[in-house]
Parts: sequence; C-alpha cells; structure tokens
Amino acid sequence: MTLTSIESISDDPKYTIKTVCDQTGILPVTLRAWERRHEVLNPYRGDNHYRLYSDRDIATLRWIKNRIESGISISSAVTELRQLQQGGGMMESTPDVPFSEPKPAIPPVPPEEIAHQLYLALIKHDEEKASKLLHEAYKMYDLSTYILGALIPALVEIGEAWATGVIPVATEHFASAYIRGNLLTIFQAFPSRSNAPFILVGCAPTELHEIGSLMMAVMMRSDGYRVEYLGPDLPLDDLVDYAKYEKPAMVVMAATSIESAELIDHLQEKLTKLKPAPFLGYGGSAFNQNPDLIEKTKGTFLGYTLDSALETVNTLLPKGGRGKRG
Ligand code: B12
Repeated sequence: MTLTSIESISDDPKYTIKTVCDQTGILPVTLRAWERRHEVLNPYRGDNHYRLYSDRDIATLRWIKNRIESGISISSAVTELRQLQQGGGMMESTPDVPFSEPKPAIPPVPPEEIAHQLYLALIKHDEEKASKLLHEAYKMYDLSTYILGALIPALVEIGEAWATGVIPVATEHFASAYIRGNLLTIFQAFPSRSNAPFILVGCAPTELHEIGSLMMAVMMRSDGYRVEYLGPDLPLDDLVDYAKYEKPAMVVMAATSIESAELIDHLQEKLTKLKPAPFLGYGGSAFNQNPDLIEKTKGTFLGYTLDSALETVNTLLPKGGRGKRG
C-alpha cells in the first residue's frame, strides 16, 4: 500500500453516479444511502441538480469500501476518514483494486430533457422506451432530481396535453398509471425500517390525485422512515380508527382540490384525541395555489415542494425517536 494525499487527487466534478458506481463496485442505492445518512461525500450539483463526482470522490469511495471489506462498519469508516482528512489528508491508496481508468462522463442529460422524452414516449404508449428512459434517469440522478426534475414535469406536460385536447383521457390514464407503477416499484424496493418513526401517507377524502402523496411516501421511505402508503380518497373516520391502533408518529395528507383540502382540517381535531396524538402534515397543489388554505388548516403545512416537505418532516420527526411530541 502507498500513502496518497487526498489533496493531490483532482477534485474536478466530471463523473456521473453511474460511472462512479461502475468504477467502485458500489451500488447506486448504497451510495445514495451513504451520502444521506453518513454525509460521506458532498458531490457537486450542476445547474440541473444532477450530481457530478471527482477522482477524489472515487478514491474516497474505494478507500471506504476497502475499510468496510476489512470488517469495520460504515460509521467507523467515515469517522476514520474524517480523522484522516483533519490530520493532513493522507490515505492508503488501493491500487490493487482492479478497476479501469474512469472515462469522463458525457455531460449528463438534463432532467427536463428526460421529462420531455418521457412525455413523448408515454403519449405514444411506448412502454419500452419509457422504461429505458426511467432506468437511465434513476441511475443518473438522485431521488429528488428524479422525481422533481423528471417525473413531475412529465406529468405537468401530460396534464396540459389532456386539458388542451392534444391527448385523449385514455392516454393520460395510461401515462399516469405508468408513472404511479414506477413509483410503487421504487417504494417497495426500499426496506421498511421497523424501528424508525412511523408515518401514514395518503390523500384527503375525494382526492384522486395520488401521485404527489406517493412521491412523498417514496422520498420519506428512502430517507429512512417507516412509511405506509394508503392511497387516494381516504375516509377520515376509518383513517383515524386505523391510526388509533397503529399509533403512527405522523399522518401526511395531500390535496389538489380546495374541497378535499378543506376536509383535512377536520382530521386534526380527530387526531388530537388519540393517545399519543400523531402529527398531522399536509401539502399539495391546493395549498400551493391557495395560501389562505394554509392559514385555515390546522396541523403543519409541510412545504411547497416535496423536498422542502421532507426537510420539515426531518425537523418534526428526528429518526432517533418518535418525534418531538411523542
Ligand atoms: C394524473 C392526473 C389525474 C389522474 C390522477 C391519477 C392518479 N392515480 O393520481 C386522474 C385521471 C384521476 C385525474 C382526475 C382529475 N383531474 Co387531474 N391531473 C392529473 C395530472 C396529469 C398529473 C397529477 C400529478 O400527479 N401531478 C404530480 C404532482 C406531484 O405535481 P404537483 O401537484 O405540481 O406537485 C407539487 C406540489 O403540489 C407538492 N406536492 C404534491 N403532492 C404533495 C403531497 C404532499 C404531502 C406535499 C407536502 C406536497 C405535495 O410538491 C410538488 C412540487 O415539489 C395533472 C397535471 C398537473 N399539472 O399536475 C392533472 C390535473 C391536476 N387534473 C386536473 C383536473 C381538472 C382533474 C379532474 C377534475 C378532471 C375531471 N374533470 O374529472 C379530475 C379530478 C379528480 C379528483 N376528484 O381528484 C387539473 C387541475 C386543475 C386545477 N388547478 O384545479 C390538472 C392540473 C390538469 C390540467 N392541466 O388542467 N387527474
């Protein structure tokens, strides 16, 4: 083993997550989890929010992987790394790892381009093309960019095409069912952690637009929460009965129409009577477009975007416990 100064390795951001994973043998899902939970790296984000990694990042990841393979935990490896970085940045290089020289990435496709391509594939009912695009996008972007940068703009374009008569209802249904299916697959692929704060997510009564709440569920589960997704149009009394027995730390509701948003207010009253009372968090386009509804609705407005909503959830429900109120 030779000692290499971390500082001597280039920090120019130039590799996509796919290249980094190919070069280190680390799975994208593992890398995302290390970044999220252990702040292993802080990759550069371009104008389009996609991550770009440097040679130094790749060297760091190879070093961490090597430490883990020698039997220590990821947390201990990260602690060691921090100590090394503070003490002059010398690390054992791992030249014996049989990886090829990484090729600089072809500039990654901006997520809005993927969104438009996805829209075109879906309005042609071309499932194969849509799958290919989403597969590539999932490897290229972090989850938030994948959802906010690619899926949501595609849905907005589909909505516009439907509203202006460019596509028929059948095509809109096909497209939204396809995206919903993709999100459910991702949701089910993340482990549900039994000891993390428990969150129920769904839509207010009469609300059929469920994709936003499903996206929220995916992002919270990927962030380490125990999340159950309950779907659209939830009857409030049934939901409260269920919450009484399941004792979630939080109930998250989404609404697109004013009518369904107004019903959320009643939920807070009912939830407050439970012991322990869960937090009520809510959001969705009804609130974004009608800020007076936020004033009127009890509970916590989680945020105008899904990533700001996740930050609010993190503040209310730190992962180590049940939440500030519980
Ligand atoms: C798919 C779709 C449907 C599907 C839904 C299928 C499903 N399983 O979900 C179906 C066919 C059921 C449907 C029905 C209707 N739809 Co529709 N639909 C859409 C479409 C194309 C996509 C919706 C979507 O999932 N968007 C993705 C979400 C995530 O985007 P977003 O709301 O912008 O999300 C941001 C924030 O709102 C927030 N957020 C979103 N969800 C959540 C949740 C939480 C908890 C938090 C904190 C934050 C949050 O974060 C996001 C930003 O980061 C939209 C087009 C569009 N522009 O969205 C139309 C759209 C919403 N529908 C519309 C309409 C008119 C209807 C109908 C009334 C049509 C009709 N005449 O029957 C019905 C109403 C049904 C009902 N009772 O709810 C209009 C709404 C117009 C308006 N402003 O009121 C839209 C905008 C289409 C359009 N361009 O005119 N629809």
